[in-house]
Amino acid sequence: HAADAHRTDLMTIMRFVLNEQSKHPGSRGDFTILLNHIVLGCKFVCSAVNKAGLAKLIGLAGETNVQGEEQKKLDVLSNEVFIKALVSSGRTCILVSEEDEEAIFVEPDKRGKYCVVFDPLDGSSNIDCGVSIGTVQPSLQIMIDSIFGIYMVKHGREPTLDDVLQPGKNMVAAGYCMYGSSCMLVLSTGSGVNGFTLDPSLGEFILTHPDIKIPKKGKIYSVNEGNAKNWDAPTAKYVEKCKFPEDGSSPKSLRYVGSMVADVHRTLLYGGIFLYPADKKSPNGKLRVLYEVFPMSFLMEQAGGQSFTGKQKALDLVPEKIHQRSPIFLGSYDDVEEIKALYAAEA
Ligand code: P6P
Repeated sequence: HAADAHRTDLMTIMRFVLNEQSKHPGSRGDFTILLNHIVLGCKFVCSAVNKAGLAKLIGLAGETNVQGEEQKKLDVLSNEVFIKALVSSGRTCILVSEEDEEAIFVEPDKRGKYCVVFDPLDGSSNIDCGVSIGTVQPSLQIMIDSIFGIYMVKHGREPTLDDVLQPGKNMVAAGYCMYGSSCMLVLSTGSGVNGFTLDPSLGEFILTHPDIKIPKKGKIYSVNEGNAKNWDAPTAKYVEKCKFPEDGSSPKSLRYVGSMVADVHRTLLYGGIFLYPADKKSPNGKLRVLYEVFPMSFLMEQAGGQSFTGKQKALDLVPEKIHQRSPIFLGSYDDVEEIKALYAAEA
């Protein structure tokens, strides 16, 4: 019966979130409604990626397809889908998207108490290369994903940019969704990290990776070695130690997909460290604080890992601009400790 129970006791993401909500008596369910709309956005993008195949959707924005419909690039489409889903939830007041230069202030009659920062399709710059007509190459499938973080508004009055320029430690939830042959959503609402896989026959995200914990130490480092000549001394020294350990232990393996979610997801499950350091070309690194660094750092801490900017805990950073960048070193607790020691020695 236990096996049957497992098969029939489907823990969907909405059941899971409702269980979480029941731990907060008096909660009005606004957060649950918001998450439900984010999940809807993820399902739509997953379907667009799988049904239409990237090649057809990847055409330049402005082209028309055989039906003469205006061709939308997948990232433009994903952005529109998420914005519509978030606004229609009636639970958001400010949206910051990687695709939009300015923050979006929701009109007053549709406003709620949450601010959502998101990259509707991270890694989309990797798609243009090598898309085979009509199908999505497996390697590509793990390279496109959505990332989101959720804040509560700070002030009851008219929302301002200050409501999104909060340190990452104020986030109430964060997650990402990876698109491909299987669609997986990894989420934390502040009490651990859980992974849900979309069952297309049900149209539901089912709990497949409960209570994800990152190994305390890992055997993999993940960085773009092509930037090595521009690294600062602590990063260069750390990567050198990964390749030529001084204590005679075996070298770490290098794994780098070039899509943050794919590299962070592997780090979360297998352990190790992901780094996108500052370098002479980009003194603040490349990754964006609000909708890449903070959500991934939130998840890492919730899974027992940690995240460091080279100067401070990533979640303590107070952003001044909505598209601000930051260096990032995140992953297994012990691995990040090692690079923190090297930066401390340099300071
Ligand atoms: P590089 C993808 O374009 C992205 O924004 C992240 O997903 C990824 O971690 C990073 O850039 C890769 O950058 O410079 O190594 O190609």
